[in-house]
Amino acid sequence: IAPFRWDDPFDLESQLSEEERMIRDAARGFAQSELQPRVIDAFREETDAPELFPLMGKAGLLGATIPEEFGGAGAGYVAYGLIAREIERVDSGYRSMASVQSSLVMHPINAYGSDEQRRKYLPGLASGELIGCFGLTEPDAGSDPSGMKSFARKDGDDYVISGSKTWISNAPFADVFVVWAKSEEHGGAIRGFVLEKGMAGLSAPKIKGKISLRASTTGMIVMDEVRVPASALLPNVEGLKGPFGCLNRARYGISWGAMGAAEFCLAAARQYGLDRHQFGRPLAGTQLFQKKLADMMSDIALGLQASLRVGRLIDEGRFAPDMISIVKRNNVGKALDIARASRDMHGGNGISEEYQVIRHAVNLETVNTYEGTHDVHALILGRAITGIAAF
Ligand code: TGC
Ligand code: FAD
Repeated sequence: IAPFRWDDPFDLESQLSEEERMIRDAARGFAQSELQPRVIDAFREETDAPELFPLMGKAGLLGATIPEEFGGAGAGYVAYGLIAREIERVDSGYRSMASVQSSLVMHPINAYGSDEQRRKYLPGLASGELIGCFGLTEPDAGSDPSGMKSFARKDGDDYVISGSKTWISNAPFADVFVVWAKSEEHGGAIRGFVLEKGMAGLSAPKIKGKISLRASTTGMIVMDEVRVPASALLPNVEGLKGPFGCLNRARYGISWGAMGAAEFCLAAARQYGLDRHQFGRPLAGTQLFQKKLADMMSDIALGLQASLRVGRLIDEGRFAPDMISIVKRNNVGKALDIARASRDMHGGNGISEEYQVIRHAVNLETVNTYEGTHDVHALILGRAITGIAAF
């Protein structure tokens, strides 16, 4: 009979390669030494932290799957997921900063960009000297991005882009803006453009007063007749499959990340239950407390195995986007339940910033909404099961 570990029930450790474990350990070291000490203040103060990007770049956490020739690590998607898990063990907002950079900015430039675009942007994005953002959502087009109004008209050799994007992670301090707009030249098809900070007509005001994901900066992108050269167009993709191809990667990473947040909440609840005595015994010695811990551990163990499986399939080139909907929806939903339970199990202390579980709970409210809401992923899966789109 093998030993059983509550913090690794299915022996995930032995399913990872040596390289994956090294990347995971480096990510954990960075997250615990650089991110954990600042997160409580950063969340309270709603601090902008662009200086974290070069630190993350130096630690190898940006663009892990991007080829080494462009500054990435040339690693696989399991390694990418393990990085997300370690960062989100500290805070979903920090994971957001990194996953936007890697999956939503570096991936489209690598997958859909010209060689010139790759050489121009990817090394700086990998090192964190450049910060990227991804503009898909608009005030009137969230779950249904096909309803976007942003528009690119052709004027000589240039494109002139107008429109507004909202709820855009990293936008207020971004250098590189991957934005999606309907292109006149392409019959109104959705195309990707790479814009740069400082272009005339481009601004990115911060959205203040979030009660969730406060350590991550969110803004709008306002494009008022922004003139860009033809070389700003991402040449190799047309239609919604462009942004969705990026979302597949980010959603998959989130499925790991949410488990990291959940693992923090389980460990915190367990320790609290062992330390805190009521009615003459530790809280952890009560049946209700143990049932909650058992549910948490089970959902985390199953969620991690599912993400590992999907990651292996991505690396083998055998994934379907619907698989990613299963793990994004399930793991984030379970993580949110776990964080709320952990908050409850901490009693009054559970609402204090010091114990950190309420921060995870309120962060996971955002994670449950962005990258396709919990219900939109149910509808994607409903369509896969029935063949009927019920959006
Ligand atoms: P639909 O008709 O289903 O598809 C249109 C075209 O796209 C293709 N496609 C995909 N391709 C690759 N991967 C996927 N996952 C794909 N899903 C669809 C599809 O094959 C088709 O291609 P073609 O060649 O036939 O044109 O599109 P629809 O308009 O009916 O879509 C419905 C729905 C619900 C699936 C979709 O709109 C959706 O996923 N909505 C959610 C929107 C969303 O996730 N937004 C995220 C914004 S970014 C963000 O939140 C970042 S937060 C980051 C952070 O801080 O961490
Ligand atoms: P809506 O689409 O209006 O949905 C509202 C509610 O209606 C939800 O419960 C939804 O599930 C439900 N609903 C919608 N359609 C249906 C339907 N057909 N049937 C049943 N129910 C339905 N976007 C980016 O492009 N880039 C970013 O970097 C980015 N970062 C973000 C950061 C934060 C902090 C947040 C909060 C959001 C971010 N987003 C980003 C936007 C995010 O992707 C959207 O908020 C999300 O896709 C949902 O869109 P919405 O907010 O317009 O909600």
